[in-house]
Amino acid sequence: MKFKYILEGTLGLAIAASVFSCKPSGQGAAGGNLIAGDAAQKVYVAPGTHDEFYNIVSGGFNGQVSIVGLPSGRTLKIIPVFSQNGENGWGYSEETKPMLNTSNGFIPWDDAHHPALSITNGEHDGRWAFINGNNTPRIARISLSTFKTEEIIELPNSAGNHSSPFITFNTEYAVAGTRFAVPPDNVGDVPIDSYKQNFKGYLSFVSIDKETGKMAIKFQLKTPGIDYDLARGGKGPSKDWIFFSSYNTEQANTLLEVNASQKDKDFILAINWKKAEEYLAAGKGKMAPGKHAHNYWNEETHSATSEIINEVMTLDPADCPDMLYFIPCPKSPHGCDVDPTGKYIIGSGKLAAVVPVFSFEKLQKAIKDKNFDGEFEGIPVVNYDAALYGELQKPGLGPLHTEFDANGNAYTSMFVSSEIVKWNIENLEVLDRVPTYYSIGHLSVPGGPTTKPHGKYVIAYNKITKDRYLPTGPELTHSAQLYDISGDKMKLLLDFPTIGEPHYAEAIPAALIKDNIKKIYELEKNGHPYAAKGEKETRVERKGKEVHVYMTSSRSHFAPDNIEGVKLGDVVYFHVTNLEQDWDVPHGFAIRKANNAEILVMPGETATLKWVPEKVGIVPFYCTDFCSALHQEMQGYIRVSPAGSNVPLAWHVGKSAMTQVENKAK
Ligand code: K7E
Ligand code: CUA
Repeated sequence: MKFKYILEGTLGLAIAASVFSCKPSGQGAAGGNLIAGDAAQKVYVAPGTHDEFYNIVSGGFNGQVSIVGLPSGRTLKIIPVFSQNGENGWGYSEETKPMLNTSNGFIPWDDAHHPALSITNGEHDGRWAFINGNNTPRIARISLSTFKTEEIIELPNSAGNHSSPFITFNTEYAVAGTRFAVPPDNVGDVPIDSYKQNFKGYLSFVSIDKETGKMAIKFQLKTPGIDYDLARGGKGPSKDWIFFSSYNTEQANTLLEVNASQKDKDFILAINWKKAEEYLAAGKGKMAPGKHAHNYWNEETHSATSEIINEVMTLDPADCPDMLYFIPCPKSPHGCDVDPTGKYIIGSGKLAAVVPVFSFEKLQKAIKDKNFDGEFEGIPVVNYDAALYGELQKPGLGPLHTEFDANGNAYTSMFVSSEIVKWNIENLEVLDRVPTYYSIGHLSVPGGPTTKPHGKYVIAYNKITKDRYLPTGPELTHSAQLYDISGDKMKLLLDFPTIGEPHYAEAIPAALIKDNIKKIYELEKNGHPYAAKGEKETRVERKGKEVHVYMTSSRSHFAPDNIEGVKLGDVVYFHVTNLEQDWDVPHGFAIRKANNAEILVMPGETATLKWVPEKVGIVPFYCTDFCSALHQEMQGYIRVSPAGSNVPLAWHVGKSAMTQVENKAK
């Protein structure tokens, strides 16, 4: 019955929403009320000039991150994270393969949803971006100096790493909750309907080193088996806390679309993580099984290492009172967002007819007064009204996510009524609404999740584009829309396509990043074990069946570029060091019919392509990146002789032909 009521309520609101989304007079076909010329001017970045913001956009099920300039919407780069990327050999080169290692071996794909930028005192500091791997629970850290994935850590006892990664006030932690409640990793064969006994919701607290950014799982919290969806760190008064939305507090294990929508309210879990640290220091934690990979990129050796760790520190709330509280939140909340002051926590119930705003101060008072409505699996449930600041009435349909500007306003995405609703947090009044095309998921205000929003724009990340772009077969592009929020009314400025399904994105002023960009790797500092730091160091060495080519590249030749003495049955490793010391002069390396991608080697870096010759003959290789006027001349040959042949190992470049024998004699 309740479900029916919701559907009816939904229908009523849908009609209201369609009235709202009727175009008022003067509204152009673009759906904004700017005339096209004004909008064009606001997003026009003249040739040769730069965008004002870097937008760090999740690639969704392509597993990557894209870098987009705002306001132009121009894509600047794809950063490979969880998925192999042939463009630059990520996950194909010997050095990068360990980055995709897991406790289950090499996994070359993931589904990424939420970039999170590092913050200091709640403000963007331009150091790192973090992002979740949803399917094989992982968190990656990307350097905003090299725009490269530097680290990936796996999360044990988790499944569906969705409420992840969310950052605490000074980037002490990236937190990650499990979307699917599951039995802990060491619990094997149990019936699915033993959900209530065996399934748990683990929340991971991944510490981040202040200097290096290095991650480690500091501890996991073992909480009841419900689905954690999203999270946000507290700020200001709430900075020691973090808040997770949850659904399926019904603990259903089948047909969740009905069975997980039974209760009027699910929960926001409020966690005092400082308290958790105190319990850890007091020895309340226990080591528990939790096999996970920790992959780390070393910029000196230009190589990754992967370490398998077998245990995690675990805190059981049963041993740690006053650390966790559930706050009832209407109808399967998705987003759980904390405003810039840290005073308000906003839950977005996908099926709710209101948007509840909780007061951190009232929450603290309710906790102090023990104003609880019982408990859920041992965790106190705070009385809804005791923690509630107020409800935003008739916000729209299907609220998902909320972001903020610097003027006390919130912007909530409405999936079902396909709009952004701007409202005032203090007086809970709807101020404006604009349609999105179509079915918005996340939205993002530059700096929206920080204490100091940069404002200016809100960007809608839509789930459906229908007729907005040229059609491209059965699947249409994913897309975002940029709205001006500098005035009272939001104004649509631009549609721009995205790579993969973006889910979330965070934009940051270019000024916080662009002067710290790494331009080259200094050759003298290259600590790769197979580096050749000049042509004099180039050589070919045989170790049994392995042939190691210490190769260099420079404009416009490889050294060596003629190699003989390789035999069928050998495994050849081309270790290519790019000798260039100028910005933006990578050289590529590819060899005919290699069942591998190219490698793309940055100035001063060494990268390795593994190649197993399969036929006797002459095989050409070449540089894949048009690096100079004589790029087409940047090529060479390797001779493959039959197994057992006695062609001596030899290598040449220009006149300086040299064999292993000659080299030894020298
Ligand atoms: Cu709303 Cu995965 Cu953040 Cu998509 S999630 S929209
Ligand atoms: Cu080097 Cu083209």
